[in-house]
Amino acid sequence: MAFFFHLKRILHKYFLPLFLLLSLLVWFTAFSGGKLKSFHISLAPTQTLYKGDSLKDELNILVKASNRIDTPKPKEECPQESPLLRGAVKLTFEPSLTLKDVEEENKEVTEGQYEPLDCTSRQSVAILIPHRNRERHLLYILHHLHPFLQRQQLHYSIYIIQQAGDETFNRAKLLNVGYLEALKDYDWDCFIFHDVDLVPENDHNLYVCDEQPKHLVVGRNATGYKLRYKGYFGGVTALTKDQFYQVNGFSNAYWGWGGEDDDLRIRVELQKMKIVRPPSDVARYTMVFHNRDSGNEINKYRMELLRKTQHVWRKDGINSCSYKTLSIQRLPLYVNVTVDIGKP
Ligand code: UD2
Ligand code: MN
Repeated sequence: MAFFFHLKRILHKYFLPLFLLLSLLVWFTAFSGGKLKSFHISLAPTQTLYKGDSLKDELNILVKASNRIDTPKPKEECPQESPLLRGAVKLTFEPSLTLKDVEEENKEVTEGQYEPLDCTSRQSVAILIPHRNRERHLLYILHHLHPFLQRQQLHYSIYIIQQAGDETFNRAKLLNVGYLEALKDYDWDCFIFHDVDLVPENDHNLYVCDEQPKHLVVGRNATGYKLRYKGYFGGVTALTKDQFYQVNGFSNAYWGWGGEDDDLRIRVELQKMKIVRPPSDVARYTMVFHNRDSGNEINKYRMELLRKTQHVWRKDGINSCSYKTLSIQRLPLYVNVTVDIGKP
């Protein structure tokens, strides 16, 4: 009886501290085990923890692993002159060429866009091509331009701006649309306004922008590779985002063939900018043969419009370009913007 009495007293006296000690032990084992487990899950499979590694070691390994994932080695700027340039090349225009072939040749291009893998391009360039019913020319320009731009180590994208319907063609307005739409995708440094039928013959003709607006076509096959006239600004031009903005882009008022390129030159000159050109042995193009398209007849008002440019350029341009985007298709080799630009 006395034994039980003593036991009861001891239990009574030590029950609380004993209970607390046991709970603490259970809690500690459960907590530390759980935490370590969750660290192990997120560790890379190659990381092994040895017995005795402390929590601090584990954290260090984790930090090192995440650094490897988040911060790849920074790429250097691409060299001033790309080592991939080839100079003058003989161009071919195979009648049997298909879009599938061109896609096969350009596997590194995604949705019209490309970026060099091993260096950071000096400029990001949007190539804008106005288009309607020139499918064959489109195929040839894609075939030649993609490798050409890649040899120049550019970050670029090709936009084809399709005029919907059969109203009179308006090259300049389509190019304004291209500028506005491309800027919704990316903050491009430089814009190349490019005819679909002009293929550059020499990759030293760099598709980048300069301090001043640049005209890239000094000569082409059909005109004996001579500048057509002083002030000629047609075919392919390169303006920075800001230069184009400063001149309020192209006029929207030139429906049909001619005048819109001279209008842009007047805008550039009104801003006291000076047109620059690459050397004539480099700025050479082959124009794929074509007749005048139906729906792009000579614009008989073009001289009249050119006389008004200096008075109207402020309110006729990208700030007044109204259009309805019908579709934007991100195809493997280009972004296809189909647009209703209205009629004259
Ligand atoms: C010259 C200029 C061009 C432009 C034009 C007058 C050169 C090398 N080019 O080209 O830049 O100033 O005169 O507007 O000097 N297009 C179509 N479908 C059509 C009609 C035109 O896609 O139905 C596009 C296509 O991109 C074509 C461009 O508009 O290359 C210019 O039209 P063009 O080639 O008929 O005019 P062209 O060669 O006289
Ligand atoms: Mn042409």
